[in-house]
Amino acid sequence: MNGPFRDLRSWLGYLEHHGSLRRLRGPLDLRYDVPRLLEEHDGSAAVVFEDVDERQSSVLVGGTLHSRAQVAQALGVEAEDLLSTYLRALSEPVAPREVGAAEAPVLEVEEPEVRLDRLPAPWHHARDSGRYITASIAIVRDPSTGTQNWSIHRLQINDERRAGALILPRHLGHIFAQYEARGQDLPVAFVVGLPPGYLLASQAITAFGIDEATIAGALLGEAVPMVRSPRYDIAVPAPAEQLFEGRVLANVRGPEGPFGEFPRTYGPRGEKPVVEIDAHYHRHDPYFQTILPASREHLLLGAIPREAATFRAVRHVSPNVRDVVLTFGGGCRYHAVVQMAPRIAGEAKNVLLAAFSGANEIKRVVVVDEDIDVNDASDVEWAISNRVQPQRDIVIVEGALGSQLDPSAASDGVTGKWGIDATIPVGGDRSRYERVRTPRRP
Ligand SMILES: Cc1cc2nc3c(=O)[nH]c(=O)nc-3n(C[C@H](O)[C@H](O)[C@H](O)COP(=O)(O)O)c2cc1C
Ligand SMILES: [Mn+2]
Repeated sequence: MNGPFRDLRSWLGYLEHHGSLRRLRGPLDLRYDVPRLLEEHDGSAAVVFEDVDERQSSVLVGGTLHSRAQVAQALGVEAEDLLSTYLRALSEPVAPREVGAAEAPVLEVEEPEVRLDRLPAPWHHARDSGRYITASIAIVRDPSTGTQNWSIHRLQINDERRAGALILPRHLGHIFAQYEARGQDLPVAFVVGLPPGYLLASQAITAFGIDEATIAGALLGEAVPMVRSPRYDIAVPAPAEQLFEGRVLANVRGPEGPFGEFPRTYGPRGEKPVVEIDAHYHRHDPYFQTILPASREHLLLGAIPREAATFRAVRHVSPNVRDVVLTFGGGCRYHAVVQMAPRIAGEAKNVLLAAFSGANEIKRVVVVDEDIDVNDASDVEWAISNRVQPQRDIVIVEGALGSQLDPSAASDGVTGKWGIDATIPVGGDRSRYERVRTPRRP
């Protein structure tokens, strides 16, 4: 059984076969049991909650990936090829193919009424404002080009049919603004229950107008099957577990948040857009997927596309870059480590500066030599401790745009940024920096 995995079920089957999935039976509280269990298994196993809540027909699942190695397995590639696989998907997209309703598992069952309040959506963190849908991909069509856009947005369940959404100013926000300016609701399809390849594609950092379905196709090695949604005619992934069709309401705002977010801090309560759901379809015996915010799953989904974008940016400056990692300690957003083999004086500093253009949230960049393990925080610290002279190697920039969720930044996200060049100076006496090794027999 090898990847790429083209639906959630086959991916869960793979995880179970490899001892990376735990099944829990019996009722469990969506607020006081489920999130804690997801947290306890974060980094070791996916958790399937067989019958978490008797009002619900869906089987809840969370924690479906927790390492870069697993992401690679989900795509059917070697772990060391993950970055290059993602880069290739960006440069060689694969258009989706359309299938009929009869070939679309997601349309197997239509619910007679929409009941968001009956979904097994957890109350993820203590100060959250309520139960949230966290793993749904919102798919919308741009009216000017007809191209579709995918992105994940947290949804606060307000009642049977309405949810509050956080729509940061990216592609969905841009499309919604066009509808709202005309006083029209924006039709949207939310799909829930997909394997890592689809989720990763939804997180791609691309120019406006790129259909993330084409990146999913490239990551999975074949055109992804898409079916037209019955009510709003939006193409949606046919193998998804669940589909919710609805509208982002024009000129309506309602309270949303606070909500525990990726940096392990809360995003504040505010007046946010409201979504109304009109129809609900699903597979037979559907899974309902949740992503515990700030879990490895959440962080990795953001990390890999940002690592690819940052790698591209630094490659413009130097051909000698080997690897880019966004660390777990920095929420896979704020702290980047770049590995390179500098050949000319100053090259590492230019790479350091270029890395900030990979993603706005990057706040600190450390550049290390090839002998440093970028996935080992202790090894990176070793490089800093042995190879850095602060006055020479630290760069500080004031007043740049970072993350609004960084509590140390201004409320609009304006922050200082810093870089550390932890490479051995080009032309320096390298023997002074040599790492000790125990003797080996010749
Ligand atoms: C689990 C998860 C939850 C997310 N929640 C939100 C959210 O609530 N609001 C938001 O604007 N972006 C959220 N994101 C990030 C966007 O989905 C991501 O930046 C996406 O690439 C944006 O797509 P776009 O470039 O087409 O605008 C989330 C990402 C993940 C992985
Ligand atoms: Mn997009």
